[in-house]
Amino acid sequence: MELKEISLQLEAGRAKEVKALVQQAIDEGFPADRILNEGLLAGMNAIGVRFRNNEVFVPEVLIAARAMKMGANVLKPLLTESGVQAAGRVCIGTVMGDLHDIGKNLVAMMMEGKGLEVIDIGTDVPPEQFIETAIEEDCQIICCSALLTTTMNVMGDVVRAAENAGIRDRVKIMVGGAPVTAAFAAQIGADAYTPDAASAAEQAAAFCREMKEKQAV
Ligand code: B1M
Repeated sequence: MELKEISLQLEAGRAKEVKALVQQAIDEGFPADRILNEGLLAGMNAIGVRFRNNEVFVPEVLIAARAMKMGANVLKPLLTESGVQAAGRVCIGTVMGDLHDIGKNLVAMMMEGKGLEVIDIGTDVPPEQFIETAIEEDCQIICCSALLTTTMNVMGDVVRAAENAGIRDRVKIMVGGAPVTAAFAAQIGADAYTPDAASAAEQAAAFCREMKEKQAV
């Protein structure tokens, strides 16, 4: 099979076919990251371009998003396969005003794959809820996702809320999502920007290691 078949079925919103093709690709020995990037994400990007050009509308995008989720669920055991002991705790959410959750869910999956415990607080999350969860669940890292240029500024509010709550020196704040950049992350005082789910998981694991080493000294 060719991985392009997955992206074409995803674009057409055919969830059952996407699920079956992802399973077929796994059975044929394609690596999980290629199935994700060349199959699922390629399809999602293509629908994004058609959405921007007004060739498809919200219902079609939602149907494609459902197909993406079903495909990603088949891949999940491979993305999270690790057997590593919990290396730290992360709370993750999509910021207030923003309902996009596909990227966040992938980041959460990859972090679990690195042995991190992930507390997913969903979408449309107000800054205070990130802080309350981090305190209550004793998280070392807060991860914020935003897909809209109109909501990415809420990430700055999360940084300020952490400062106001007096926890800024004991939590790392990581940000990401399509409109976010390293320059933006620096501007709002976040600790890290990562462009994709794999690098977010690497960075989170590195932060947890650093924080453990500091505590040990
Ligand atoms: Co929306 N939408 N959408 N949408 N949507 C975009 C983002 C848009 C770029 C489409 C476009 O115009 N081309 C555009 C934003 C424009 C802008 O702000 N400049 C847009 C718009 C305008 C809107 C609405 C306003 C449309 C409307 O109603 N008129 C509306 C807003 C609703 C709201 O949130 N309040 C809306 C709604 C929707 C749907 C509900 C229909 C659906 C979301 C379904 C869902 O998520 N459950 C949807 C979708 C699916 C998209 C596109 C097509 C795809 C997004 C996606 O899932 N990508 C998107 C166009 C596009 O991005 N090509 C678009 C796949 C996903 C895996 O990638 O989320 O970028 P991404 O995640 C990546 C990285 O960014 C990174 O890792 C992930 C994997 O590697 N990452 C992180 C993400 N979060 C991270 C956090 C980290 C680290 C890395 O923390 C450390």
